[in-house]
Amino acid sequence: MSELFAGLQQLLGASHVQSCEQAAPYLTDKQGHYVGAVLAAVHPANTQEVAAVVRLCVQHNAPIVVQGGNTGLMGAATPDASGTAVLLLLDRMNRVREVDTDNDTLTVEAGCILQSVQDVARNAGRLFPLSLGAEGSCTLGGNLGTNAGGTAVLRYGNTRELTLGLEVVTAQGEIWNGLRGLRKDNTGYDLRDLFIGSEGTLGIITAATLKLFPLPKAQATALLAFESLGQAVEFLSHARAGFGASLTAFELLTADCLALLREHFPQGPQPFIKATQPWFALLELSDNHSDSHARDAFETVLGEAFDAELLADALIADSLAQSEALWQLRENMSEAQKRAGRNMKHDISVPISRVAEFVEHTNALLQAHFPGVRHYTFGHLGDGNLHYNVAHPIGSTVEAHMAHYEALSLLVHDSAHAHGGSISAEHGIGQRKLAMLPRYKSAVELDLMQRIKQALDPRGLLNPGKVLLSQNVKGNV
Ligand code: 2HG
Ligand code: ZN
Repeated sequence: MSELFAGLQQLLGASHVQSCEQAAPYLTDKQGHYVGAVLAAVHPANTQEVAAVVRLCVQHNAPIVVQGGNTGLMGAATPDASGTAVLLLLDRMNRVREVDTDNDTLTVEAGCILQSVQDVARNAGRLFPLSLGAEGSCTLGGNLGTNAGGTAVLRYGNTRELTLGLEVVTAQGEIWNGLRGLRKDNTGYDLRDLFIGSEGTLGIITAATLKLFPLPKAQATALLAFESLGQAVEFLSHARAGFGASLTAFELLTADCLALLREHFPQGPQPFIKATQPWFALLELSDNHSDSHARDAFETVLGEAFDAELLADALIADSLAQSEALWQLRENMSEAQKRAGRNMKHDISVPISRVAEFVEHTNALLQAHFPGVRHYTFGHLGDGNLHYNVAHPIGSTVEAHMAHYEALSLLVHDSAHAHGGSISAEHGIGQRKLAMLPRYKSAVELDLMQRIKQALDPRGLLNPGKVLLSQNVKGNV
């Protein structure tokens, strides 16, 4: 047994330190792309113990990888295969530290499951709006580390916008208590925003003070059909003007996505089965007045859109159960694709005004270079964030298709970049997109990122091999 392993056992108690073999469930990422190894996996009980673990790792020069619910798609929470890292699991740190309804804030520890944070807020008569498919198993720490987006960003923003304060253990094992519930605090550099989205490479987030919102009095959901993506974008503009801040979500699906959902979830709803329209969007409205107020707004805005030919068809949920069933469709999309076999995921964003142009241009480009590939484009149209996923051509194999990953994703990412977009809108960089980043960031930006990393983690022990290459070489686009 190594000295570090014994030291960790002494610090946390033997039952909270696992060997590499015992830690096996944490060592493969959700997609099955990466398999790592560790010296130990540890489950500290509180922030002081996290800080003590970090100090011990520093003494032994051991890398530290923090993992939440292991639901990420970029391999950010999977250690490398060297077996030298200590994996930090915050599952025992799932306490609610404070609910302050007058200040509309909630302070919770990083190991809380997102759904339980939503429940705590609801039980206090408030809404914590972060919402994503993995909410039953992802943790708040993971959401903060990756600045998670999800389906309510349109109305409430990303995790970053929902966070007022943080508690962080630094790379040196100090504790920074920045759990401030302030909406205004202009006292220098914003350290909070540095740690959010840093994927465990700058510090370890152990707790956060989050913003709460009023619980909506009513919700209205509709699945809308469009003749073109351009029409969906035009409708979105109309819906923003008509619904204002009540417009909570606008999620894109295609006819091919609906067909895939029917195939892999045959028990689920089968809307628009005979529709000829190629594009669909799930729209949700949150209303702070009443059901009838929400219905009236719906009727007015959708009616005007029909008259202006901004909308081809609409299926309005007439019960909570129907609304949940429609949402289930959207939330099952990732799983439906998984069941269909591996595909190439591209989590891109472009300005909403350029979404239709991006899709038309990139679809044509891919068909020219990789004839027959199938497009499953869905996601958060209201945020300009598309999951531009590409599956193998009929008659070809998944393996043959995946062999083209680098060449194909280069075309997609170059196209997103050329349309003023990003190669990772919400899933982060992790190890999956690490080598791609230098191609799309300026030398100045990469250098600033490197200097921040160097300043906060000079020994490079926090989540090495993620987000930043140790030597970034600027590519050319
Ligand atoms: C979603 O919006 C997730 O469903 C996953 O971000 C997207 O599987 C994907 O490509
Ligand atoms: Zn998404």
